[in-house]
Amino acid sequence: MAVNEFKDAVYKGRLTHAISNVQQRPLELFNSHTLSIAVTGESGSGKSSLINAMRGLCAGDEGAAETEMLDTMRELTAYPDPILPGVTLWDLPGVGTFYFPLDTYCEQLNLSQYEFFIIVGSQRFRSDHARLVREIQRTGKRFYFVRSKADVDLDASKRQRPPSYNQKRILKQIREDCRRGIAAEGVGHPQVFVVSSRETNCYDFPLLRQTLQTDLLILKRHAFLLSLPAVALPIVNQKKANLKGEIWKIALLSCLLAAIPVPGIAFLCTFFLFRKHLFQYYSSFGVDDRSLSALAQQVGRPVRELMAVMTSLGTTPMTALKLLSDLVGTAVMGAEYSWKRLPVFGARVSGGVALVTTYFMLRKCLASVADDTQRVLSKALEAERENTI
Ligand SMILES: Nc1nc2c(ncn2[C@@H]2O[C@H](COP(=O)(O)OP(=O)(O)OP(=O)(O)O)[C@@H](O)[C@H]2O)c(=O)[nH]1
Ligand SMILES: [Mg+2]
Repeated sequence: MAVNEFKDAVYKGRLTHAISNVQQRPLELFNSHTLSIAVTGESGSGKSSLINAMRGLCAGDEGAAETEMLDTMRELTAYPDPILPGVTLWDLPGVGTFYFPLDTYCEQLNLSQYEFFIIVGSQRFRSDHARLVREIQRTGKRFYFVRSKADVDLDASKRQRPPSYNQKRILKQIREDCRRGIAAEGVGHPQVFVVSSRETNCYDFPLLRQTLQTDLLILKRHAFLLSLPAVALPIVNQKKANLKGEIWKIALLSCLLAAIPVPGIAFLCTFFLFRKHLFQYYSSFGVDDRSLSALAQQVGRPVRELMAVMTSLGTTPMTALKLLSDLVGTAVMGAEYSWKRLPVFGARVSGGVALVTTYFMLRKCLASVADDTQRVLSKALEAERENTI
């Protein structure tokens, strides 16, 4: 089971293994996964009609989605795709209505819960389409853009300029307009289909169905990869909690060492104790320099891309070590200064400072390394998703 192996590898700090486990999984094994597709777009653009057409139904048929031109669609409805296994088409309310204004649409409908999107637009590419594209891009998800009601455009054009009427050219112009708008949002290869839900054998409708069928396993794999950071989070947290339980022992040892009445020894002991555990955290979570290089190689990216997301304590373990050891060293040396003049009191202060600083700094350090691990893993998974575009 891929998820269990992934969790196990994350817990053991073997991130390269966690990723390779997913990389080596044959595409066919994703067939049993589900895929929830949100059909979204402006109100009245033909979302429900498209879902009906994809399911081979007409408005009014039993089980068909409601297709009224009323601004009352406030409920989301799920429709299983009759042909594609595990695919659910979600009929979402239109964007930009009184109940679902553009600014709050994505949060209100919690768009992040869907794995793939079909944006339906029935007019020229507009700012609310661009906003949806941006929002979907931000979450690393994919989408198709469906320009609906092609029959209406063609009829209008036929009526306006009958002699120069050219169906192919008009469809191409519509497609290009949408592609340009989407490309302006930074999408590399926009998938645009110009369809009419009333004529499912015409225009790009057959291509839309065929493309979805062809892409299905890749989209399911992509959705699986997107779900993995959330799978890893409780595992990383559990590991952090286990290691946290050990910190008081290290702090106690640091306290005892700091209380040895030899000037300078407290700083040295605390420094090496700290250094030892800090490196242990990095290597036990699998984000030490060597593991990061191996992981970067595994996903085919430069190691600096992974290091760039290790923001909490600096980009390398050495930077983090320096920062923290300086702080601890300064505190312990300050305590030693008072100890030289008043040995008994000074030793206690020195030990106390070492205890408190070691305890809190190691906790902070552990939390930072755990956060970095989560970020590094997400970045590596993102790279892996991009590798399969
Ligand atoms: N001519 C034509 N009309 C369409 C097409 N698709 C939808 N319509 C019509 O457009 C109107 C709105 O269609 P719906 O499918 O209800 O649109 P919607 O996006 O689901 O609307 P809301 O849920 O209210 O946002 C209905 O009257 C449909 O019959 C199409 O491809 N061609
Ligand atoms: Mg609808």
